[in-house]
Amino acid sequence: MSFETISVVGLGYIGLPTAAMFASRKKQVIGVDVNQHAVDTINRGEIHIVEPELDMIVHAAVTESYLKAVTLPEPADAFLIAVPTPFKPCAEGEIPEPDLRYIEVASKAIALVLKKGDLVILESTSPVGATEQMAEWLAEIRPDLSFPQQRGENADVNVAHCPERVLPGHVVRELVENDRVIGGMSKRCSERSVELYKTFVQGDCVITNARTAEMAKLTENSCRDVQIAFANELSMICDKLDIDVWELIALANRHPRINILQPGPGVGGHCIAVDPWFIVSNTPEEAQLIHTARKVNDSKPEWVINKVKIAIADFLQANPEKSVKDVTIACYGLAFKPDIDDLRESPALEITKKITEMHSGRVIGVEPNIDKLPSKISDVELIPFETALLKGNVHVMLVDHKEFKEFKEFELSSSYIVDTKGIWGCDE
Ligand code: SAJ
Repeated sequence: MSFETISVVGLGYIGLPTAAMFASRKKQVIGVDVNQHAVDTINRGEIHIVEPELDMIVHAAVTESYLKAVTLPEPADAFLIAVPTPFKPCAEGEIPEPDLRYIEVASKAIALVLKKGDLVILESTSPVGATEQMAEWLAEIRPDLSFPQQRGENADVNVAHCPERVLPGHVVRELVENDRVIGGMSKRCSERSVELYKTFVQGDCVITNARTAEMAKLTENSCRDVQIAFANELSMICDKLDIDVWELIALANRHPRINILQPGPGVGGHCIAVDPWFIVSNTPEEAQLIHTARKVNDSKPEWVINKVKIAIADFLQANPEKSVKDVTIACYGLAFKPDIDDLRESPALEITKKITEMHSGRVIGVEPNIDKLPSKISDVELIPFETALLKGNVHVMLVDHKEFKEFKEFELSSSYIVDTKGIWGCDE
């Protein structure tokens, strides 16, 4: 049975582009989101998130009536759930537990409109076992239908996990080109999911089971987290040993089997800094390395702040007529990574906020990708790059945006620079 109507639940950074890709292949797509603002924006043919090329695709899909957004699920042949999976709040030092509340709400909502022959796919990054849990929630609400945990290949409704793996900023291209891991709860569940994704995916659709698919996604992001932690740890070691970490990494990477990533102010975003915890909370005894990597990356912002304190002290020592209140600190970059406007879970933002709290003088911030600062750091003055270079006494390079990298005439005294990205030719 082919899929004529496809419903995507959760119209965020993954759900909306996915919905738009199906619609661009002339499928009828019903997007579902609890956020009325998002629904209204999409129905006007506009988008509420920043992602290159997406606005044109959504505009065309809505204008040609292939895509509509609603707040309550409607019947469809396939449902893709792409809602957030954050972790539950916990005390400092405790291992965060995944919060499946949004998956529960979404699956219970679509359960009401399910019919025999439907396919339900969980795309949200999930701890191992979440897809089976979702199938239980569906079965609870719909005892009149059978699910794979009850009837295997003969189930009325098929269920699979297919994690999203696209890179923010390149979502449209990666949705089409990346390989997909398809973890069905039965062989038939997997085969039907492959048929669905082949609507627009040009990469390979590789079949496995649901638990392995869940773990594959967590493994990818944990691997990157561990590799970044290695680079961040090196940067702290090199600082102590008076070695330029950027030169060191460039040299080591000349070895044919070495590829060290780049240190930075810490790891941001809502994926790499979150997903490893799903493994650690599930298997705390075994996940020693993954746990340590999280702690190393999470400790980096505090280390950067200490370097800023040292730079302030050095500046005051060289300028004894000045007091702390006279020192202006300029922070360059607030996003969680280069050349995007996304400030969510950004270590650069966290560092800037903490500097504002600890420093009695002026703190100025430069972020070329946004016009207005979020209210939580409204104390920071957002100013143009060139002005910050002139006004700042201590310069804190936090994100290697292209505007900063292209700047070749940086002639300030290197004594008062904390460069977490190594682009202004000085050590951290
Ligand atoms: N970072 C470094 N040094 C590096 C590379 C990255 O400090 O050498 C930092 C970045 O500045 C940023 C953080 O790591 O703060 C994460 O950035 P990222 O570009 O590594 O990854 P994300 O979070 O934008 O997207 C990741 C991707 N996963 C992998 O590359 C394994 C993407 O493919 C996933 O789809 C996405 O997570 C997700 O949604 O899970």
